[in-house]
Amino acid sequence: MPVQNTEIADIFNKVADLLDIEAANPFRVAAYRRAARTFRGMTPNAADMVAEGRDLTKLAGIGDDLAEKIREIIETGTLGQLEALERRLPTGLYDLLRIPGLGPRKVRALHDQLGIADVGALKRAARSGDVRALKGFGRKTEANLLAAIRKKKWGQPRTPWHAAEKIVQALVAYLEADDSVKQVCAAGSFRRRQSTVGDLDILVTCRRGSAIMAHFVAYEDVVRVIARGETKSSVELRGGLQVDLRKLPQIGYGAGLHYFTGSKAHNIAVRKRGQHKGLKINEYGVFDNDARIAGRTEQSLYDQVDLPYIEPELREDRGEIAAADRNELPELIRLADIRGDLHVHTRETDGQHSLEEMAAAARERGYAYLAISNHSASMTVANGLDAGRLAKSIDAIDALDAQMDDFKILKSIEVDIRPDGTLDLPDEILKKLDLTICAVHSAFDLSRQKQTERILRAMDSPYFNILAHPTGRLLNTRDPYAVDLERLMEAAAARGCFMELNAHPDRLDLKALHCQMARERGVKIAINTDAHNMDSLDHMRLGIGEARRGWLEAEDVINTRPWEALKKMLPGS
Ligand code: DGT
Ligand code: CA
Ligand code: CA
Repeated sequence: MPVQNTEIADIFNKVADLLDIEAANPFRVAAYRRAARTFRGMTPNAADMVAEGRDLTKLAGIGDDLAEKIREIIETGTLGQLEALERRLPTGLYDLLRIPGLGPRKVRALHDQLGIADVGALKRAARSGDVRALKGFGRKTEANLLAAIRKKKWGQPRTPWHAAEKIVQALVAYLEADDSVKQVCAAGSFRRRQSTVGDLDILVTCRRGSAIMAHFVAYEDVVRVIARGETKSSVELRGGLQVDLRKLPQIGYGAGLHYFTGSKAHNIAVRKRGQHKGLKINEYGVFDNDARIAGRTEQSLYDQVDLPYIEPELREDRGEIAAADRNELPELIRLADIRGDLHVHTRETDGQHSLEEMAAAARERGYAYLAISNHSASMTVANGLDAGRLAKSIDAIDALDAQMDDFKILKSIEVDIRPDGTLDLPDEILKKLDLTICAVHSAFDLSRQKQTERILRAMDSPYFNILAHPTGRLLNTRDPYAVDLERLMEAAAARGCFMELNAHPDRLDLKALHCQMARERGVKIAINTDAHNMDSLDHMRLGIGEARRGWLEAEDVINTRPWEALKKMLPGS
């Protein structure tokens, strides 16, 4: 497989981290981080773009220098600059940077003054009281660091689903190319659509005497064979992801698929239900006194415990078995239910494509409408719109909309919620919009109470419609800010506001558990891509995966409705 965009993003993030610790020019550091973000959110492979001779400097934040580095990564798989930095600085510092409360300056102090180069060393130093003696640390910081280290497992970060999907697609195609293979399926957390996966669990059925394990370990991206057997092998792929391959007999395929799909908690609950009926359920089948009575399909297994089929996304032992028992499983939302995207950016601010291009791309996906939600003025780094520029943008949208009779372009804004809870644009301009998306982009470190009050105050505005990426989390890079989500949901329900499920691969915010919470409290969700280019409109399916894990039905999601119906749900119409 060619070098993936996420690998490029990881390399740039590492360069930024180490430059940061070395106290390099902050603009230079920011440029690497911006480039990393671009690649993380981008669908076409940079490697393919280079192969096709396309100009990388057209991408957001990529100049000549970075374009050259990208070519180096694509050709060699690494970056000389990063290797030089890693020779100067120990790589354990990456982990230190991820500890809440440790910025580059503090990491540098720990390294230079105490020789601390990894989490273990920091833990020892903090325990023996050496850390508090450093300038700028103190007793309280030392205690907080110890608590943070205890709370979190350190090691290989989990792989975002989006990145795992590319690996799965390539590997499944490779396995299917083997003549002896009949079926291939990726089970485990990947099949359950968890937002990140720890490892991949691939299942195959084959004709007799197949050489599938030999074929598997010969895959070009395998860097290490961890175990190799007749029915199970494990390998490590380039980038560190582990893959377990299991060969299942056809007769027990459904039982094996069910077992290795998990979750473990769901399996245990189903097995218990079997036990009550005197049945034994395991990865080989369903048995009544050693006689196999089911297991060829998953359905046959559920039949034996008197349950309807339960979708993989629901298998977390979070109430799905009781709901199935009552025949009250949700009818999960599908991609085809979505009629429009309410949060996309254009070149007007920090997007890559024009209004016309984004509208055409949305139309191509079968949508009936698209809301243009560019940033507001206080997002200076994103070239946010002030009232004057927004007014011009409104005119441009109206003009284009007038030319399209079977498609609606909606006037919206991703307006900043200022730290004091006011919105970043005056009411006179907000009232000219079809809807608003309101977002926190600053002061992430307010106390839980202040952060909650800030957003509640913003919701008091009659022009507040949708709370964008409600917790601010970024997978593997930024923890959610502290906020009382239950209070926000209560307020949203009372005021007729909605919450976003932001489908950007690094966000997936609201996460599934919070979607379930919103559904229970009667708060409707908008699933939006936050696309900054045409291709990223396809991230909608990632949002659908998270929404399905969160039990959402089409009815729970506002942008499954035709615009006329959605419009009636917005206050003031
Ligand atoms: P991950 O890899 O951490 O993202 O999560 P999973 O769910 O893919 O977990 P993994 O790879 O350890 O195992 C795959 C599935 O195998 C898991 O979802 C359920 C099943 N499984 C593994 N160990 C056990 C077990 O001890 N008991 C039962 N009932 N099932 C297990
Ligand atoms: Ca797994
Ligand atoms: Ca596994």
